Amino acid sequence: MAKEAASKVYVPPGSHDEMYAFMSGGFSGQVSVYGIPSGRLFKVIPVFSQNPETGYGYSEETKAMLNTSYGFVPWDDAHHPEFSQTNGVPDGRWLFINGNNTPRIARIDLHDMETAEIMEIPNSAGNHGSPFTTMNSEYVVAATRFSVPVPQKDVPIASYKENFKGALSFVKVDPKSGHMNVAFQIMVPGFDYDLAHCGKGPSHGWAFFTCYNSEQAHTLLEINASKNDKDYIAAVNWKLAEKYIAEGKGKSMPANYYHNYVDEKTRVAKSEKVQSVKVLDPKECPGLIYYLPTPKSPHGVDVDPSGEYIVGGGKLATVLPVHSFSKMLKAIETNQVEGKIEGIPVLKYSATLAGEVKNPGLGPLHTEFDGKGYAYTSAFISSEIVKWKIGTWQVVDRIPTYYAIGHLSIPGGDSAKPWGKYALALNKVAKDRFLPTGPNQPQSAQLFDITGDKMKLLLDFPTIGEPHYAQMIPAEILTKHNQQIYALESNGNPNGIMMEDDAKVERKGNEVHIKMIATRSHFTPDCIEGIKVGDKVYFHVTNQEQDWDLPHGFAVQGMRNSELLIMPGETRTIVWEPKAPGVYPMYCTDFCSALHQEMQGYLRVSAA
Ligand code: CUK
Ligand code: CUA
Repeated sequence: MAKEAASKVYVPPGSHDEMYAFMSGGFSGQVSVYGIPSGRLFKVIPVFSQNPETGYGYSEETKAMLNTSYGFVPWDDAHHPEFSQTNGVPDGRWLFINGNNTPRIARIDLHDMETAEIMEIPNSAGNHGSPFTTMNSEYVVAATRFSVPVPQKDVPIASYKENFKGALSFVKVDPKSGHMNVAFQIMVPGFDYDLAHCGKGPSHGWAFFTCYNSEQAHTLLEINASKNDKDYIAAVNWKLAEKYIAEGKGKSMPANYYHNYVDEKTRVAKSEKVQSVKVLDPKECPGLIYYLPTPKSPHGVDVDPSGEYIVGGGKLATVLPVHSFSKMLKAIETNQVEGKIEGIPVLKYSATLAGEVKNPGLGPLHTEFDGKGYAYTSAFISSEIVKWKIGTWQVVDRIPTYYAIGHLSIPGGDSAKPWGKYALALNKVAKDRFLPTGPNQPQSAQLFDITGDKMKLLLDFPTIGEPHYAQMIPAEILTKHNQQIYALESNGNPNGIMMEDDAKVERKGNEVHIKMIATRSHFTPDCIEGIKVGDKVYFHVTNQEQDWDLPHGFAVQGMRNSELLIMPGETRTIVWEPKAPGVYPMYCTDFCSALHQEMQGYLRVSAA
């Protein structure tokens, strides 16, 4: 058994993995990149975090990425990576990831695997139900886990029912540039909107959001938000929403949020303030949104590859309800309604139900698909993956996970065309699976083979952050457009220089700007005098190399922010404020050639 498993995950030295896995970094605010099936870590992509390894969030070119309406926020809680899609298939262009705490959605460019854009989401709190994409990434959607007063105001918490609202956000993605903008929001009753998935095929044009706490409790939710037999899946007709917006039904509401992005020409991050958002009120937009009753505090909502079935993961439920999209349309047509909540029709459970999966494990959360007619559901409390057949709703296999699985992931498993083959369990608890590392054990992933009738455990491997969710994609989709260098001749950084002859030191008042070249194996200039205590020294370092995998590092003794790691053809800037006279060494931190140790210099600082 172990030998067979080993042969399936063994990637011989010098060989490449079959797939990439992008994992959310949870409360590290990052995304990590692994090889599958080996479980080898390739890269950590800082997103909602500062990274002293590369200077992300410290360098002048990247700081603006972390601006928000709350100020500079270099931390977040990232849960759900999601690939951009073309015709419902992950296309390898971008990866979106949510920030929960200071509601944001980031876009990572998969050519260079760097964060390219961060959009703040207004009127939101607990941006958990995001960023799930429509079939052609027309939109990424977002939902508010915590309802809050909209607009924010000082009200008693006990006035929750009157004053608190949820918002479902539709963030438009430009098909060429990937740039996001918050196209519109739908204001909904103050429940807790947890997760989402968009329709595909026949249900393309719809998006589905789970909500719990339909009790609208604001204290002791573990008891008070678990009373109702059923909560809801909210089904939103976003194509109709577009029509309502075109007809002018969207009210422009004042708002204050940031849109940060890397300018394509200069590769310098910019911040823009956005001051309004279009809002739709379901009361004025018939047909826009319906509630599908779903037992009991549903967590995940997942749409099968055909787009017909919508699976709710009721974390406190004993069955897994599967809604039918075509039955839902019929129920709407024939008015199978059991009531209305703030203008939103509640459809009858029996009218939309396709089937219930019996015995889906305790605490079912999330479902993914293999494209061969099977679904795989993670069950948190019973700590297992449960495989069941679409259409018969029969459980056909189950396998334990170690321990307490949250999400699971199958390559393309939430898309229209899953690649299948593997399932990855993202476990909440590692306990005894690895060597002990003090009170805090590593995060834990487990890889399963799902090619046969029976699932097989292949590999345990530790991960960084808390990987809430991951997405996997065949390697060649990304390797064919991997960016190896930035072309020096198209370096548009205003402080970039092409040649050593252009290197210079300029003083503007108490600012000193040093335009510097880094190349194997020296800096130009490398001995700099004339700096004074109280100066603000800007090092604008251009890496002149045009070879793949040849960054140079840059650090000055006692510098209080971080180093720079400058990619070939790139310019990065860091600020140093020397506090005392003296002579300070600077050096390249990345071992770049046989003469790397010679890649150094001195900075002389004199009294003011
Ligand atoms: S997740 Cu965020 S609480 Cu089930 Cu998508 Cu782990
Ligand atoms: Cu450049 Cu070491």
